Amino acid sequence: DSYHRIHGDVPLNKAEWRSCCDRSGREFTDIIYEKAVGEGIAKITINRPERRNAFRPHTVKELMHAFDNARDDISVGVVILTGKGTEAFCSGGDQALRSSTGYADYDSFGRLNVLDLQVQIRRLPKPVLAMVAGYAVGGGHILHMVCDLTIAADNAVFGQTGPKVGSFDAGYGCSIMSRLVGPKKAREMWFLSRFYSAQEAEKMGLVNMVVPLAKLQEETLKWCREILRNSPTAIRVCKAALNAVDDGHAGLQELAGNATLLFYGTEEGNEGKMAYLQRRRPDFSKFPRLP
Ligand code: S0N
Repeated sequence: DSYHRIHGDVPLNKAEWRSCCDRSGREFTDIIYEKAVGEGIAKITINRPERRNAFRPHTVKELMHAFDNARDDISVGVVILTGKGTEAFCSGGDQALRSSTGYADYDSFGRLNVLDLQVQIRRLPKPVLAMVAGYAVGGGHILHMVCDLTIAADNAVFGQTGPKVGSFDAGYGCSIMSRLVGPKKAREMWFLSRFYSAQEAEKMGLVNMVVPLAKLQEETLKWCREILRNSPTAIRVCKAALNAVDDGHAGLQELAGNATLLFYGTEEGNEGKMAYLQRRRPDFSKFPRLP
């Protein structure tokens, strides 16, 4: 905090947000995508407050575009996922669009593309923070669970609704929840489909911190800025490592990809490439076989 004060940059409690368009320069319809000027923070807001920020397939497509952009933008170090307004972070899949083949909007067939979004958030090599005000329920609850950290307002409400509305997420929705809150509590959350207050969620290990609603963005920005002061590579590798066991071969691949990335930057790695390009035998003799 004192660093920012001394350097006289952005005020601690706010950021200057610049809004971003989709790949073709069109405005997003179901989300708002912004970046904090000069800060390395991207913010993605689900913008369907009249539906308690329920997502339809189109919403998910837009979310995936924004997350893709945040991943590829090397000036971005952390991503905030949130919902428009104070009533809801996200209320899950739009039940009015649920068909016998998934959720259908502009296409004649249904999709469950939120599952791809969950994987995308897990694999994104930058921390994703869920900033939750109001309801995070159903598929919206799973979205906050797959984020790396959750900062909740004191009006936040968490829970699964699937067994009440005839659905379930037997993927991350069950496995990650069990990791977060333990197997017994996860069974309670799914079998009884109760709602839990922010304070209860904090006690269960579902969220990192609960703050008054008015302080939600300020506190989330504080966490983002604190993360941004640290080594991006250390954070990247830690995220992959923290997910590796649960994500199986895909998790190992993500972690191993970081090893390859770092190896490419070494003289030893470069020697192999140069030898190939110069049509000579590589000379690895000078590289130590470290203990
Ligand atoms: C969020 C709740 C508790 C809010 O209650 P509140 O404040 O009393 O507001 P309401 O009057 O109920 O709502 C305001 C308006 O918003 C609409 N609305 C709210 N949520 C949804 C929604 N999910 N879909 C469509 N519309 C929604 C209301 O209808 C209302 O509209 P108007 O004013 O026109 O009447 C409360 O709203 C609530 O309980 N909502 C439903 C929560 C829910 O059951 N969500 C779905 C759970 N399932 C999933 O999310 C599945 C996710 C998924 O894609 C998936 C993934 C993997 C595997 C399977 C699936 C799968 O499909 O199951």
